[in-house]
Amino acid sequence: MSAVSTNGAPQTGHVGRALRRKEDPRLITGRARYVDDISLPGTLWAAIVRSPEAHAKITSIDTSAAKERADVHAVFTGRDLSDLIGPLPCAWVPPGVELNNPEHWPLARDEVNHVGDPVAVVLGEDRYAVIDAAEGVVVEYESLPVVTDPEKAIEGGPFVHEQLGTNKVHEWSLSGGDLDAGFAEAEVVIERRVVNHRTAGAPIEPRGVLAEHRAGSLTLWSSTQVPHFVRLFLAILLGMSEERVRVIAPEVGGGFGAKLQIYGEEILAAWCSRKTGRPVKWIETRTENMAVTHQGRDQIAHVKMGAKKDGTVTAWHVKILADFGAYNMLLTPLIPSLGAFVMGGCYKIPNVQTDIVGVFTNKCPTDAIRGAGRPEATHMVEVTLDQMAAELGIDRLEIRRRNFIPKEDFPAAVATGVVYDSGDYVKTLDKLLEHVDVQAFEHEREQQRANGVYRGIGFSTYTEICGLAPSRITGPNGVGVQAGGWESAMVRVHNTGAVTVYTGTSPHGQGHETGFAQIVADRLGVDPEVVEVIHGDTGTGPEGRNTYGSRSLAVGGEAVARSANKIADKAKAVVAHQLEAAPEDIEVRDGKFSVRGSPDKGMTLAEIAGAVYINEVPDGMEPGLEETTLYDPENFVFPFGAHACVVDIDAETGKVKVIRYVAVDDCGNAINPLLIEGQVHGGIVHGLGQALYERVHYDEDGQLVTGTFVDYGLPTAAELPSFETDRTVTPSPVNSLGVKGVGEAGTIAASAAVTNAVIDALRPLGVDYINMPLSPMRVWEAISEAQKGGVPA
Ligand code: MCN
Repeated sequence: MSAVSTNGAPQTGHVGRALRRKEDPRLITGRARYVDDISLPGTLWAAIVRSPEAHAKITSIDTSAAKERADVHAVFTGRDLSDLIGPLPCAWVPPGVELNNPEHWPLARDEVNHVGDPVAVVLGEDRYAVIDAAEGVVVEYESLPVVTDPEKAIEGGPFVHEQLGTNKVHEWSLSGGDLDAGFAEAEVVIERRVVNHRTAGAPIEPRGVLAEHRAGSLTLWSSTQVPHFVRLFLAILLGMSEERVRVIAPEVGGGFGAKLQIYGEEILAAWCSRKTGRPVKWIETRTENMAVTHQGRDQIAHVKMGAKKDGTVTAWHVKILADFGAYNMLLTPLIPSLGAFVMGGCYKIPNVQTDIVGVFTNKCPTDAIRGAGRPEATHMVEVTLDQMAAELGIDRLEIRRRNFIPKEDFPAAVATGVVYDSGDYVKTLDKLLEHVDVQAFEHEREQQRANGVYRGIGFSTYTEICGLAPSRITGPNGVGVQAGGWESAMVRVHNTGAVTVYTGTSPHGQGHETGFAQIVADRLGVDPEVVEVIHGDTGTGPEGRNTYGSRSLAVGGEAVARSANKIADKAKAVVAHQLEAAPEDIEVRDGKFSVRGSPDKGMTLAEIAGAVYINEVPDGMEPGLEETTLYDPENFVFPFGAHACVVDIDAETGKVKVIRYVAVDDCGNAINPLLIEGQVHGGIVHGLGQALYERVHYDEDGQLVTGTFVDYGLPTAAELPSFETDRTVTPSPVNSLGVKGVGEAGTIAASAAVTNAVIDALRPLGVDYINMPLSPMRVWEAISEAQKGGVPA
């Protein structure tokens, strides 16, 4: 346990300590409760009949064989769900933007638009028998032409939704400064086509739903990141009062953005339970997860950067074609826009413009996957800056330093219209270079060359926008219609002095139970062990806004801190009343609320609770010790960092091996360095995995080629080096904790560091640019092309 706080001061409290996670014992001993561990008497199992076609009209559905089976209770098709109040939601309606948003129902009605589109549901008594029975549902399709290539789709037909007469979803732009003037000023202009391919969230636990409609009320357990949003839309779509709908996200075995969704299966299970009067359970198979759980990225960008000869970037223009797959889901069209706000990265670029076009294809829809738009933006700016450095013959780190927003400028209003709350980019880069000796690297590189291996190093200096909340900014930009972006926390001190925290965020691996307990423990003079953190249940605690956009700590954690502060203030008043002292003289010290200067004179939280619950409180004060906060910050928070990656490439096979990965991140004050390290590790794997291994691939007929973990290259520990991590601490001025998010930071930084390293390694072979995924085949092809003097891939 560390005795030094994150800012070097002596460690007195629990915040800042690398406490092991409170939740881990139950997780690693198999005692945690996931949706599939919950059984209700009389449950019907659901199996979903899905389309094998990427695009087709449904001409008939014959359910008779399935219905005849003794073990089948019911079979429903899209038409049976005609009493749903509306289709699945898309919650981004930006003012002034025309959005093509075709209806998307939990079961397809007339047409299927991607492989796996649901067509019918079979309910029965036995988990496995329903799967057999589903195979007995005969669906006749009339195949329609398929389009999977977004660049072809945007050119014209065939159309995914014929009635629209276009595959274009929308156009959206964000610009600041004067792009033309910026390019006029530039002495060098470079352009690249940057491909950010499609990936899957691939959580360990696939999705699962258990719905029980009973006596007019609905309880739904779902493996979701957003139980409060699921409740809202269940109520809307089923025409129920929210008060009669309870959604519980029990243990969630990873989400990575893929469970930030209102899925058809959630609505379907609830509808089926209401219809049959029985609990209904659906557990996704891995194959379904790969085919129908929303995917992410899938952007092709044409980027153009202008700079002066000294490397000063004068203009940065990005045109993104974003492949949304077959439908808009909850936030689909918003995702590329999230990247646009930080398109200028951590650089002082006066003229920045991002133009986005969304396009439908006959593929699974895309939406948020860890980083959601920001990894793509970072990849573009970081890779292009390296290209610019090469063009100008300037060192890659030097060009970064010349363009960094100086620390004196913070809070810094940037061209994209947002205000970066805090930053010290030189500090993180300098710290990175304490770990990475670039000169020594050059020596190693030569040695490796002598062995026939091409070694390269790549850097990524990033910033991101997170702590997604400020309703006053997100609302007018069309995000969170009917929602708002604050977060809630209720802290309750029980009669015994035990503490329960109800948070509106709901973790799926981040360790909130530990970090939030540390925050409260310090404020109330108790051990984190006696602070229970309750989450993911709309039936307990106040209304919440859940987990995405690395918001839990900066928004939810701040709400927890504020509620705990309110309790501490009340406790101080009670102690002052009991001990005949002034409230200002009461301090929390060594597990007690004691009188300053008289440490023996004090009360423990248990003693204070004893007093408040028998109403021994000052006149006019309510009994009890329970406080709620709904916190809506004034601004986002902008974590940043500097990452370096070293790779070796075998030019004969094109195989890339990551030798070293070093990350220095700055997420402000650390609540728990161990949690941060875990998040950074996981985040890096995500970005590195995309760069080198992971790719969702559809063939021209819209068939998913990467439908299992045999074909989808999820990296394992065997492929990865041991990560080296460090931090700098630049507190955020936005919240009292001084914290910024970290849940996506690693992912946002990593793919650019890896790609830049691969390009660096390949330069002696004549390859000066390459797009992900950096598979052996693609790297080998790029080398072959370059050797032939052709244009690299
Ligand atoms: N933390 C801290 N000090 C800081 C910053 C964060 O101790 N200065 C801790 C927090 O207390 C929290 C964790 O780090 O325990 C992450 O906090 P935060 O950055 O606020 O992010 P969220 O909790 O909101 O998590 C969301 C983010 C996202 S958007 C995805 S996607 C994601 C992720 O985090 N998916 C994950 N991390 C994941 N981790 C796991 N194991 N599984 C996923 O599915």
